[in-house]
Amino acid sequence: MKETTLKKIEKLKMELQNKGLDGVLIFHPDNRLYYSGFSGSNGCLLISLKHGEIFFADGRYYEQVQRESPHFKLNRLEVEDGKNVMLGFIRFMKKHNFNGKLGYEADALTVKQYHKLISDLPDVIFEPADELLSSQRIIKDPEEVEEIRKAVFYAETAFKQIEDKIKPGVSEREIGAELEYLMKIAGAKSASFESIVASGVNSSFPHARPSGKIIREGEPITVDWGAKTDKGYCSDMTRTFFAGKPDDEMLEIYRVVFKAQQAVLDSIGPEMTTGQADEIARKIITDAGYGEYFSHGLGHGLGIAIHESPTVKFGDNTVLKPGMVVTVEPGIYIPQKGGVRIEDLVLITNDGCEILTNLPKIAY
Ligand SMILES: [Mn+2]
Repeated sequence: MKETTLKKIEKLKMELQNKGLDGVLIFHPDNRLYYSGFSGSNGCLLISLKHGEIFFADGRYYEQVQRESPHFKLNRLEVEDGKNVMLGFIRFMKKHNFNGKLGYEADALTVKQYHKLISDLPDVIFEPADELLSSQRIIKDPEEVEEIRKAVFYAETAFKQIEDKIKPGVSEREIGAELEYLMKIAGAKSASFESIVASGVNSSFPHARPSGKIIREGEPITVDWGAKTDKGYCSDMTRTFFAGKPDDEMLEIYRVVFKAQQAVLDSIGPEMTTGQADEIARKIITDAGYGEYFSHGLGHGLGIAIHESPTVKFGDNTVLKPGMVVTVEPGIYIPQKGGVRIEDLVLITNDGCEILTNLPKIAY
């Protein structure tokens, strides 16, 4: 991953220059992983036009930084700093009389950390760089797409092994636990998020947690799961099934969601805005009379984070570009009754999309 990581840093530096920034301070674990390849849990990065790439680490991670992030210069904390890597960063900035403009992640720093920064470094102008950083991650390079494919493979391999188990008499939690275990056995580092297994009335909560509830005859079961690779890339997909014969209304809802999702998969592509993609599904669901029950956006970007740019939602003007990877996941959720969601992962290509998830969907 080394060469592509260097390219990412070069691209970031060009953008820093365009925005009149002298560097950026990175604390967020996802951004840290993206630029450094570091898989540990503490440390911050300075990527600056003048001083290059510096990794501020505490003593638990010196060797790991040297091994995983050889393109960064390791800056070791003083013993009295404990694990507070920000102290190392502040010391470095003072030593070099850094007085330029520095980007920081408003989304990742605590209020306390931010106050410490601005009071200890009064000569530095701090500017939020969250959008700059997330826009850098929005287009996936071929290596990242390969990682996402691997994550899909782990998730689907696991699912195929438990598919037959999703039936009356089994608890949601049992299915969730087995899915996560089997994804690891298939090669995943972990699940990319806590799997959702929601049956019966629980399926009307779009983000239900698996409970001890036992699946009963005729109920809808929504399973939303994904895997994470060793390099940190995610997959995400959802299928809704029926345990036996569903009632007519749930069947009708399933067919509407299925049709809405298929319509998006058939037409999503470059130059379409994410709002237009959402509108394709929303129109079908609204025309069927269920508009108010499609209570979330159509989808989201995915990469190192399970949710990242672009957000695919109603009214959004972000233009889809080749190399973006987004989910397509319309749903209808009827309170006290149940819900249906179907989700696939797509790579936007030059002439449309490639669907990265392969598990068949049942056309009830
Ligand atoms: Mn999703």
